[in-house]
Amino acid sequence: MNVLFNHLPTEELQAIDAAHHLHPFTKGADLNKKGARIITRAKGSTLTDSEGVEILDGMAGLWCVNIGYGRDELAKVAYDQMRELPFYNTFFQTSHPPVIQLAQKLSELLPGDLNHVFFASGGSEANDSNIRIARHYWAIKGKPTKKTIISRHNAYHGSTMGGASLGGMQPMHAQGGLPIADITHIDQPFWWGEGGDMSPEEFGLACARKLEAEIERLGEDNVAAFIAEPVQGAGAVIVPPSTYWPEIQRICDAHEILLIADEVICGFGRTGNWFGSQTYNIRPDVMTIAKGLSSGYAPIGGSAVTDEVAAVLDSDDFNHGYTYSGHPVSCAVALENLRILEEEGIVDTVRAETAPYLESKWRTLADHPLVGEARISGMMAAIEMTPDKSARAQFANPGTVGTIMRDNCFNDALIMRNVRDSMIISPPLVITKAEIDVLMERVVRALDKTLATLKADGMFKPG
Ligand code: PXG
Repeated sequence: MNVLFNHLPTEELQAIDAAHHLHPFTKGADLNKKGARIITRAKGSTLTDSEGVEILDGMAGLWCVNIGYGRDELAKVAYDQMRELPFYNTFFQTSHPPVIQLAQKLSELLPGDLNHVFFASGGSEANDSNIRIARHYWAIKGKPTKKTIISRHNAYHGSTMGGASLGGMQPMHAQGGLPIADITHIDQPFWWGEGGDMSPEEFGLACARKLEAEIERLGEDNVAAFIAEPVQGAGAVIVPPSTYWPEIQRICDAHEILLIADEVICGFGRTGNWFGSQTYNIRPDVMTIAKGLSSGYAPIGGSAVTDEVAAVLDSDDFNHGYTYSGHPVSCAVALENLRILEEEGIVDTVRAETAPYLESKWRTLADHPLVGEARISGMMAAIEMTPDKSARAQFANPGTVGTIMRDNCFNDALIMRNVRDSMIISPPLVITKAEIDVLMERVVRALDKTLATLKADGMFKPG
């Protein structure tokens, strides 16, 4: 069977999908009625659907296809590795060349002395590992009460029991009795939505100091770690005020807790440096990696830890691991992806050229009557749609306007996601300036169309 040509007509694919496929984060009954959008192939930053329509992918798949679609080199190494050694485990005193090389390559690329990696199949698993790592680390050090992990409201750390518990997504907690024990959440540094009368800088400090207050409330003897994304991604690209990370780092240094940077989205070039920790001057003890590690071509994630954390973990058995920890095919694909990112200078081009270009255009969106704020960090950006800019007001029934805008984008061949009524992008890092121009034209057109609809429906009344 040649998978490339195994296309049934769209309606048939949709009907079979509706009959047998349960989708993530979806109300199946609604989707099954209208039918899923079927994507059949992709190249560079462009997707093609089952009707042959070409769509600009403003989300790099799911924040992951950093090197863009259609790189044959990755297919080739996957093929070669499958023939050579399609699987072997890394349990029971064994290893294999791809996982060895990838661990070494990552130790070169990762900042500071994050020189050791525990592998997983994705970001959620890696964050589950991080819970185990942080608690086990303190237990080995004779401090078994240090178990609680502090996270933030509206954080996203995955969808497993551990990942979703670390995350601060209320609708996820509401299903299945989450969060699990010994995980707490403090406020996020979302100035536009929650900063009130404070300046962004004052608000950044105030949010960071909530970490210190939470450590004091729980008792330092009970706290294992603080986990955070350098820039919250799924929470709607929440770029923290400049004062936030320095203060968080000070607090982590002053207290005996581990700092876990979840770089599943920020890692591998997204913020214009290899890691968000470099962009925001963060010195994590543990870093979660996934997505851009393989540009999504094969599932892989991991927990990178410092020399000190590794030395402690290595001193005892660690009763934890996944069948696919260090899967040889995923490791080979990740290595090839890293080679391309490095040799083609993709991160440098983002930092020096395409991200500044996108930023200069993106910031102008704040002049649109519907846009309250336009924020950006490297190749991830958001706009807040508002009925009243000066009041930083939010629409009633959050998500209604976002959905209208998302559909307008999609109907104009642009994938741009909504979170509530904010719109977010995270395009492939290889997006060109010409494609950025197209993206911007489509965003503005969709904003104009959305505004016209809101005015016609009486939902937009400029004050
Ligand atoms: N941490 C962060 C920061 C993430 O963004 C995960 C962990 C979990 O990774 P896995 O590989 O287990 O999915 C993520 C994933 C969205 C969306 O709609 C975002 C993610 C996943 C699915 C949807 O923005 N991020």
